[in-house]
Amino acid sequence: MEFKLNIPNTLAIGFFLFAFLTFQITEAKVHRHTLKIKSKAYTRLCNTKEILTVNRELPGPTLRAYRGDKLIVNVINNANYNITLHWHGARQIRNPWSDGPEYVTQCPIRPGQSYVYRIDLTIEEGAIWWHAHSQWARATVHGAFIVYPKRGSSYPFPTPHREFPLILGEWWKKKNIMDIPGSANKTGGEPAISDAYTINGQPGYLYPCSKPDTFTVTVVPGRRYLLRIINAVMDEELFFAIANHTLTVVAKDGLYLKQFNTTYLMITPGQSMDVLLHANQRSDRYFLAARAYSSAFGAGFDKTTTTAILQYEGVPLTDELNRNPPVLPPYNHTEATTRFTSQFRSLRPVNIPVKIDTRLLYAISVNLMNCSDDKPCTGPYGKRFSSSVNNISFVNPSIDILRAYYRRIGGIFQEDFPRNPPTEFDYTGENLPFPTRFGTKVVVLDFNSSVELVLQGTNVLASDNHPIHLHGYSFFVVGSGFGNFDRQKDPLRYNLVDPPEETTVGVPRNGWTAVRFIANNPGVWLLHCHIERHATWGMNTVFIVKDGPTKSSRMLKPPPDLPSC
Ligand SMILES: *[C@@H]1O[C@H](CO)[C@@H](O)[C@H](O)[C@H]1NC(C)=O
Ligand SMILES: *[C@@H]1O[C@H](CO)[C@@H](O)[C@H](O)[C@H]1NC(C)=O
Ligand SMILES: *[C@@H]1O[C@H](CO)[C@@H](O)[C@H](O)[C@H]1NC(C)=O
Ligand SMILES: *[C@@H]1O[C@H](CO)[C@@H](O)[C@H](O)[C@H]1NC(C)=O
Ligand SMILES: *[C@@H]1O[C@H](CO)[C@@H](O)[C@H](O)[C@H]1NC(C)=O
Ligand SMILES: *[C@@H]1O[C@H](CO)[C@@H](O)[C@H](O)[C@H]1NC(C)=O
Ligand SMILES: *[C@@H]1O[C@H](CO)[C@@H](O)[C@H](O)[C@H]1NC(C)=O
Ligand SMILES: *[C@@H]1O[C@H](CO)[C@@H](O)[C@H](O)[C@H]1NC(C)=O
Ligand SMILES: [Cu+2]
Repeated sequence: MEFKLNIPNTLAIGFFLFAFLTFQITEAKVHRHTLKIKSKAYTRLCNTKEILTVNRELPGPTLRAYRGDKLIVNVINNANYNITLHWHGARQIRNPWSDGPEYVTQCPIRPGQSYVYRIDLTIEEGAIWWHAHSQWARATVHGAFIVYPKRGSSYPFPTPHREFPLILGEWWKKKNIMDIPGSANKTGGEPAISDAYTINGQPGYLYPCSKPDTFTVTVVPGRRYLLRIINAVMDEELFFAIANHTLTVVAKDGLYLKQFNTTYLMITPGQSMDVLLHANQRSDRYFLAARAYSSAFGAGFDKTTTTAILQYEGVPLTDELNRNPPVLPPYNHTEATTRFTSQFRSLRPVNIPVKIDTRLLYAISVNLMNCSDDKPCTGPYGKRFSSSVNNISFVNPSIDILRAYYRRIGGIFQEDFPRNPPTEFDYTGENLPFPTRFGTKVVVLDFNSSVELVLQGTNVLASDNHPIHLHGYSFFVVGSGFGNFDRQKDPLRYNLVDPPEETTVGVPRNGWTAVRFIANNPGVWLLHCHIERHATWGMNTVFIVKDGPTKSSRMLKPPPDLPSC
């Protein structure tokens, strides 16, 4: 909002104004929301079926707040499935009770029950998002979460004319999404591949029965727009572009980047990006489009393209859209991915941990387990899929780890998660697939320890780009490369000046990524692959960060309405 003041320059009014503005700037607002989970029938791709929705919307409602605000969200489960919600990109300082992953920080909210989540925003600014963190519910239970600059301050770029959330989603024409992981577990094979991707819930022009509902962004020639792009897809990283337009990336995961121009994005599940669009092309209608970046050799994936329309105001709404979608890199173009992600740099000076006291190396793989001889599975070689971090495939415990830790209930998890791969091997070489061990194991970190975590991709079954998300923190991505991480040489090439701060990082196919963070947020925090099939197979692990020495560095108490198992 713009306003002009024209007042006599008296001391009294000046003081009044000063006090008023100071009050405006420092006041953190509390926003209250109610989110109701319910089944609803939706028609897409010429077929009607029931899906889980939030407040009967797909995508769910957009939450909006200013930096530093608080949100109190009452989640009412009127569906027939267990539900939890996660506030993806919000740090939840000292408050893991509101973080959401089922059996990690809470028991699920059962049908007919409710739970109040509390989110205290701190350094988050830009687009983050929220989604279900129970079974496969997040396919349709998700929405944007936009954090504006603190009241009285502005964006680090000229204020855009308008903003649009663009939520990239995934659609299965006939399958009940909630049945997918169970069916896959029965056969041991791949979970069902989707039939479409969507932009704000709509597949778009290139799919049957979808033209009239295609999502449209209307722009005024010459104006600038802020796109809040969120990848809520379950199983694929995506390339995204707008025909004939250059995009300016300004933030990722709710943290500002140094601006850069690009003709396409590569956005992984879990990531959010703030992107400026200048409507500076000939007045016309253009396609926005997204399709897969799928680097795993031999893995099946949805090869379709979702589109939306960028409509310049005043251009007639014609139906025949005899234009081509924007040029997107080929599906397997790892080079295009690297070219894009290597441009991420923090905008503001950053305080990167330099003295490291805790070094961790986590190898991430997709694995194969034996099935019985008389009943082979439908995965490769008659085996069943599994996946792991340091050769441990995560198993959900019977009650949440947070409660077990807080109340000292034994037998729920073990503290011996390996800090290095139990067997060293040529991670990115030719490897025969091997099995893993199942377990609920954690690494316990001392409060304030300075952690370097190297995520090492492997070529065990098929190497792939894995988007790894850490709850409760953001981390600095100090280095990344192909091949095996070299403890001597690679750190010499780290960026310790302006590395990007992120919450979900794509670990390159057949490569590694090094991240650093200070373990100053006590709690129980999940680290996992945001490709849902990999997480379902076990590519998850947990950090427990101990309390600090002072009252303000200890975990909060559990809320009275915490669901029980
Ligand atoms: C998957 O199937 C196995 C049997 O092959 C069973 O032990 C396990 O509990 C199942 N997991 C889930 C999450 O249903
Ligand atoms: C968009 O770009 C294509 C390819 O460069 C070009 O042929 C076309 O004329 C452009 N469209 C408009 C409306 O400028
Ligand atoms: C991006 O492109 C615009 C228009 O060509 C230019 O004005 C701007 O300086 C570029 N920004 C960067 C960060 O390169
Ligand atoms: C990508 O796929 C094409 C077509 O299948 C293949 O020719 C090419 O070698 C692949 N490129 C990479 C980098 O894997
Ligand atoms: C898995 O099956 C293979 C081939 O049948 C067999 O050689 C191997 O011993 C089995 N491994 C385990 C752990 O049972
Ligand atoms: C992983 O664990 C399984 C099961 O214990 C074992 O057979 C396999 O050799 C291990 N692989 C590595 C690389 O540690
Ligand atoms: C954590 O470390 C920081 C930086 O070294 C220090 O300023 C702070 O006092 C420490 N906090 C506690 C509670 O020890
Ligand atoms: C829902 O959660 C409760 C509590 O953990 C559990 O006992 C029950 O099996 C879950 N139901 C389903 C369908 O997963
Ligand atoms: Cu993965």
